[in-house]
Amino acid sequence: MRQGKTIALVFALVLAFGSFGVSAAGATVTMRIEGMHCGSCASSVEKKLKATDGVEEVRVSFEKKEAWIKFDDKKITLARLREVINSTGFKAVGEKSAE
Ligand SMILES: [Cu+2]
Repeated sequence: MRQGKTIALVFALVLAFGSFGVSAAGATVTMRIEGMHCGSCASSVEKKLKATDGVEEVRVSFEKKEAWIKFDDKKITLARLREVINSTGFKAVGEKSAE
């Protein structure tokens, strides 16, 4: 009887956790970008990303040579984000971190 309750509790926790994971909106990534040489390079990359469907928030740093992007992973992939960056004339050289 007691064991049954414990199993039910664990099951409820798993369900709660599972649905939390599913409803958590958006993923973030930090992309390394080569070729930017001033702040306006960074802002042109930022503008292009902001105008891309599925991208929710963008911060591009010329100093750090990277872009922090919050995106909806159901609408856009990392590969597509890289393509958008490359289409500005700079080069996405990989992800520093992704979650
Ligand atoms: Cu520039």
